[in-house]
Amino acid sequence: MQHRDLLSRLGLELPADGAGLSVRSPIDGAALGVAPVTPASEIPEVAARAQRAFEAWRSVPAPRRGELVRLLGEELRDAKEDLGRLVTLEMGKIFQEGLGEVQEMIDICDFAVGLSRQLYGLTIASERPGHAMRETWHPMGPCAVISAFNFPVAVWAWNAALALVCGDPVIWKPSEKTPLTALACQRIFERAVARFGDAPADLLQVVNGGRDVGEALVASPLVPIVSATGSTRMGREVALKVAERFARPILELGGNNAMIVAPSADLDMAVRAIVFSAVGTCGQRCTTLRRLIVHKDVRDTLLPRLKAAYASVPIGNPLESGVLVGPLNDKGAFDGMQRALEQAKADGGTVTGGGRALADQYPDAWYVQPAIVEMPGQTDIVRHETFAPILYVLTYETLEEAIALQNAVPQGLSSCIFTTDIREAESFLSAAGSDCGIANVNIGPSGAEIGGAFGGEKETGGGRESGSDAWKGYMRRQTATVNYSRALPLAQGIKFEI
Ligand code: UN1
Repeated sequence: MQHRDLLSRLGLELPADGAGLSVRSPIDGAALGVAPVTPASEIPEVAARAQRAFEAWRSVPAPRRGELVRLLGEELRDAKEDLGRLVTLEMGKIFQEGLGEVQEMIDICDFAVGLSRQLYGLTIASERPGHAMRETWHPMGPCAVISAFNFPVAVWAWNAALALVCGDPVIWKPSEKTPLTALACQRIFERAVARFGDAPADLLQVVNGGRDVGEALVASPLVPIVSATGSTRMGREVALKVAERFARPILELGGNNAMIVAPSADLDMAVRAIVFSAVGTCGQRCTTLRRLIVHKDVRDTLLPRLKAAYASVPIGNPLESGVLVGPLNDKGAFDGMQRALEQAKADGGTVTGGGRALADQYPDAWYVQPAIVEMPGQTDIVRHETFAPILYVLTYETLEEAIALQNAVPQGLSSCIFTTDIREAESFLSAAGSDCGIANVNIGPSGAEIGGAFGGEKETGGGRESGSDAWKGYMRRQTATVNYSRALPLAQGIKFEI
């Protein structure tokens, strides 16, 4: 019943049963409530409302749009504890990480507020006398955000905070597994809108539902930007549909992130970084560390220490302090993990851990011992992203070999090297080094700050969200040439006299 109080503090009075998405907590399988769904047939009307909002919002000065996002950041600060707890309850990550996720939302709001006064274009030197050229960034239109269960609110905020200051209304299709946190965000957003005063209606619409709702959104001609986070399989479908109508995709798909541990690495730091990035969020971040590429000279020192750390990592109810690993999201995730471990064994791998945990205490939830799998080579299963805490261990002799292994997977999200040798560090970051969108030195592959552009190459989808100039993905670029002379010279010196 305690969760009822939490939900009502967040403005969610939901039926306990009936039609809709019925949500169960991955912590213990307890029912949390039923979220209303938007039928796919209503998406054209949703998109038309977003278009009407766009027609008003695009003419509001960007710094004023930033004021709405500033208020959203304030409301999120007030709601941080409650929303962080709901993230834990609905998704299953530990409370510290639930709070971290809300902090990530606050951070991107702050970033976007500053950005609202810095949507800078360019002035360009014209080759013609008496001419001025410039490049301006204009609002683009409604932005669809399709988000995944593992970061149920932060990834929405990365997109929404930027889209809103860029002048674009947002239509949010959350994961079917996490509709409640999305509804809570909508309430929080509504409070910011009420304080703002004169915002157009429908700047944010949440559409809960299944695959058909996402498909209708992706197909909508009124939605020029589709930002989707999730599996490569889903992203491929979205990419094709979006390309068909020449809309703009922002895709953040699978990762298969590696760490190279070089002979000069600080192993104390490496162990801590490995444990956080491989078992944190129970291996369910797109940035989770999945492959450890260790130099042969440090392998025998590192592995026993790592196994000892794994053996003592507290697994349990993610709401309890001290617990570091919560449950997997559902039985499907557990089954997928077991299948991957079986395949790894069949490929010659040696598995430590990986079994079900706490089944007596939580028969309707899916806790696991994180797994370390020593592999004879980078087989197909290692090249595949399994969304669970499985760390494959490979060995190398030369840095070239390590970088080649790190790059020889279909995904290209995040990567890192632990080394104190500047030659190795810079080689890893060079054009011939890591092929990922994110490359770190002496930091694990997960836990990026919002100030940098987030995303990756190859099957990760190529999109960039969050910081740096990712905002350009939410605006259209216009090149304007103004002739303030009394002549009409043509570019390239072409003569065309009439
Ligand atoms: C994701 O898993 O989809 O870098 C996002 C990180 C977080 C974001 C992860 N800041 O691990």
